[in-house]
Amino acid sequence: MSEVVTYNREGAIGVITVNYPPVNALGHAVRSGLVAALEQGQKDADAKVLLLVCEGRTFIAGADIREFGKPMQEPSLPSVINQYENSDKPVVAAIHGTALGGGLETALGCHYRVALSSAKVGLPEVKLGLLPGAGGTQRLPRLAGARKALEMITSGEFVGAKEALALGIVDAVDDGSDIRAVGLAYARKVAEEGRPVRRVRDLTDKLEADRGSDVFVQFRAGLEKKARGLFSPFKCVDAVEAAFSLPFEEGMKRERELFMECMESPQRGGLVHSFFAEREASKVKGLSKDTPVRDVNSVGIIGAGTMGGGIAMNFANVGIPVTIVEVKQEALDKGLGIIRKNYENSAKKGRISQQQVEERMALITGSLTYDDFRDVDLVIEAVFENMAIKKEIFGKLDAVCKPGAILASNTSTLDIDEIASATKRPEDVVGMHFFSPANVMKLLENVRGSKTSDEVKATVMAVAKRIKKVGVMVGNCHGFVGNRMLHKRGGEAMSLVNEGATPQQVDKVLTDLGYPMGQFAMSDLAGIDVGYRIREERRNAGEAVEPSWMDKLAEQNRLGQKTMAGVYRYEEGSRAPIPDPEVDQIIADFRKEQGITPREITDQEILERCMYVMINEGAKILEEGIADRALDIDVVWIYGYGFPAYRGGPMFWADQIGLENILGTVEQFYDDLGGEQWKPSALLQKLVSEGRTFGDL
Ligand code: T1G
Repeated sequence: MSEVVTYNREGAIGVITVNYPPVNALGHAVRSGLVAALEQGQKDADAKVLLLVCEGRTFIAGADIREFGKPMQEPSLPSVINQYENSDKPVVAAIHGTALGGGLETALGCHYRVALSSAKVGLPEVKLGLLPGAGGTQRLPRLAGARKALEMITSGEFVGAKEALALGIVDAVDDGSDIRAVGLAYARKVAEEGRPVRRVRDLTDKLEADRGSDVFVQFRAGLEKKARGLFSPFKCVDAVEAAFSLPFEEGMKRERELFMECMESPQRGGLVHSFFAEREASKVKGLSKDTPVRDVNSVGIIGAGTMGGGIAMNFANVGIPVTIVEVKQEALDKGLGIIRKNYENSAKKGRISQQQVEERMALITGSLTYDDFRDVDLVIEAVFENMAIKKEIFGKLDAVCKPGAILASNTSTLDIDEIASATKRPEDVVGMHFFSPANVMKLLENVRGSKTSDEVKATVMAVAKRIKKVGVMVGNCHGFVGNRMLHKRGGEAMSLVNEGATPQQVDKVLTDLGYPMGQFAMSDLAGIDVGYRIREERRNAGEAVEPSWMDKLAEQNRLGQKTMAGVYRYEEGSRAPIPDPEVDQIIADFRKEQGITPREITDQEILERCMYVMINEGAKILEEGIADRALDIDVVWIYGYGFPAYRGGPMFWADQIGLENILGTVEQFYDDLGGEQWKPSALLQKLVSEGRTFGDL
């Protein structure tokens, strides 16, 4: 008998129980255990109805992703599910937690499904670069119809039990909490009512209703925009369409063919890496699981500007009261007004109710005095980037905040240790770097100072999870991980334009790679004046700062989207960047001034210079221990800077290209272009000499 799947009988019900923590994934042991238990149930003459139920926190959450790419061991999941469907005794699936992917497909292979009202179901394979490969694309449309099946399968989003009942995906929903008891009660009802086996494969009314519909054309058109660059969403549509054009068995064959195409696509590797990297990043190296975490039940924020307001919303969204302190009432009113507007926009879009708008606004209090921070558990400073001002603020916080309060800075570049030196409790000081818009962007780059305590590190990582952010812990250096690498990419992008490329050529290479936005369109969004002010401050401090054609833009008040003109120009009501010949002229004049003769630059050179400079810097960041693992860097770039998850992140992408190729090109650029940014990383050289990858670290 299998360790992970057991069979026992309770009265007339044969109970098949899966117990394979953490999420009862359909690894080989579970698949073979399911078959053995089914056979036992078939042979058990006293068992009239069979019940499939899971121990632990959830029903089966899918195939075992860790087995992907490894040789497939029999029985395959489709054959397991076919055996359940072909059972001549009714099989009931009892769902709690999340029935996902192969887990939902297994339940769809059973004859009846009952779920707790707290349960969710979904086919999220598309998020892993795949499609449901065990009958989901053939059985789900037979229950839910074409449109809903396409929505669920191309988005990968979960649906709640009540909606699943309305769609016919489950047959009953129960408000109870004991899934075994709920399952047994439902199975007994099936037995008492003598209900027959009911195979989803045989259901055709939903197929008839949608056969020949143009819903497939509509979905493909919609995906052109929504799933730009992605492979598997389009295969999902092909597979579901097969359910409406082919008999069941042939539809299953077509699904398998399309599934294998996705399995072989490099995007699957990138998305599976992103899945696990996101989860691994939450486990900070050297921080044991039992490091105490402090309570965070109240938060203070300094600054009601764009960042402060967005950060406050994250905490109010999960029910944590926030006090925002500003210097002037006017600034406070403006900040609170923008928060309310953002919430009301979400209510207009139906994402939250008006009551939730009021509940969340009620959790956010404005103030003009630091005294209101004396009892808070965590304070986050979100004022503009000036060290002197930040140190003054932390000195004040040190004086007013209670012992044990965590003092955090949302700085995106400045030295956490220097900020902490303004307090007598540097062990309680940490960086919490949110990304704009802070209530939307998933990444929270937590920055440890040299004195930050383990407890504070563990607490801010727990806070990240609680406010539904993807938290990463990185070390303290200028620009931390994300901005430090972005700065290098920005430098190469500027040089490429100085040497002859156009801003739109550079941006197209980056958007073709899969970024949502190019380097220069991003500068226009952030504001050309931001970089200009920093360069001017450095020049006024006597630093030698290279001249830049961007300075000319700022001096002509071309500040980007906010002035409808920057590197690109913008039309009223649109954020689409339009190339502007005036800028081409500014760049041409700048080159003349600098004595630069422009040259033809290929897209490949742009790609290599913009991406390999980042990878070389990423390797230096790993060398210095600013990032503990290459996957931390990948997660920062995927969730903070829009690097396409289907490429797995810049370091994973580098491993796919081959570090030998990367190093060869970096060394060539070092010879040709010079500059610290192209000095090959020692770690990169070491890995190449040892034939290893970033993934091996
Ligand atoms: N396989 C292996 N490990 C898994 C797993 C899976 N399917 N799902 C989760 N884990 C691990 C995860 O790595 C973590 O491990 C722990 O479980 C807890 O996860 C043929 C081919 C279920 C909603 O895509 O969405 O079926 O870090 O931290 O926030 O059609 O995990 O503790 O060592 O995420 O409570 C389709 C993926 C597979 C679901 C729980 N299924 N999982 O979220 O915990 S493809 C999925 C999730 C498929 C068939 C195809 C979430 C969750 P560790 P967690 P959580």
